[in-house]
Amino acid sequence: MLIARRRGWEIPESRVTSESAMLNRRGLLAGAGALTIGGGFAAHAESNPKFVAGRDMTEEKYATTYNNYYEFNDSKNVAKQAQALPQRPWTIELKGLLKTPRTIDLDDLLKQVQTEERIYRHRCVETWAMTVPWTGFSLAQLLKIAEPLASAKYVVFETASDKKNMPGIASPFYPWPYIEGLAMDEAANDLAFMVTGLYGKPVPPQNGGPLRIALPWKYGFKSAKSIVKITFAEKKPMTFWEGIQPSEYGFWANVNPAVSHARWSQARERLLGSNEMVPTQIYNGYGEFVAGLYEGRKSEKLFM
Ligand SMILES: Nc1nc2c(c(=O)[nH]1)N[C@H]1C(S)=C(S)[C@@H](COP(=O)(O)O)O[C@H]1N2
Ligand SMILES: [Mo]
Repeated sequence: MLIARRRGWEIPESRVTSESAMLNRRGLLAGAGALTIGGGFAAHAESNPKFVAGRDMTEEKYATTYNNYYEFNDSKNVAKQAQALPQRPWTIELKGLLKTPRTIDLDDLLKQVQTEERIYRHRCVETWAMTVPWTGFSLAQLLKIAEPLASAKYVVFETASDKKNMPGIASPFYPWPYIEGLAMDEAANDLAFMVTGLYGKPVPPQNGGPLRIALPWKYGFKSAKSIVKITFAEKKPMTFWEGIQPSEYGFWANVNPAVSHARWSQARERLLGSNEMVPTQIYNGYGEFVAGLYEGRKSEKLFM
């Protein structure tokens, strides 16, 4: 079903197996359409063949139990604690430079967008990586609904900051809330994906439920979890990790094996659930979609 468009580093698509892929095959036999309206995490959504995994899917048990979510704690073991974060009702405040600043309910938003499944690779700056089936909708659709003004140059995402249920927020070491952002043209790129599902189920809180973003060409810290506020701004925001250590984590944070982190090499990555190390690709292998965004930005620190 996935198109065989192999690059040197890819393995045959026939090796990409998962619960979700099985569901998809069955969906295909039943004649299910590629896209669904409204279903935030429709299990029968067929994976968009435009995005080729090129690797084995990470097993669900690894992707949902080895997480970075500092609002809970700074170990990888947050899954149990994160269950305390209520997933509904969930609203998103749209503010700043847009036609009508307002707050929208997540379920109302989901009625207005086309959802689909996308199998994306994810590369954490710490050098672990995974390949997972997200369900969601393009950020481009949300931009259309939000109607930003021409003066808006950046989109800023703010994560839930729920003191009652997120013990990590009490740590004064971190500049809460978690802020991330994109330039407007990056946000409009088809790869930028708002996520509401994972493995054909609602995305669990530890993975950023009920709404997170997935930006597969950038280091994982750019993909903010549990988003409650989206601001359209003229100025580049100060993002969470840049605020903590600007020499190690920048705004652009595009994946590049040739640009080392201040304390370690980025040349290779470890696939979650195995000890296998594989070479890291520039833009995490998504250059065909996004390299053009950076042609006019060569003077910037594009890679971390
Ligand atoms: N709000 C919030 N978003 C976050 C983080 C976080 O600590 N808080 N960690 C980031 C990092 S470093 C990574 S690698 C990914 C991890 O996503 P996952 O747990 O679904 O694999 O979430 C990103 N988004
Ligand atoms: Mo990360």
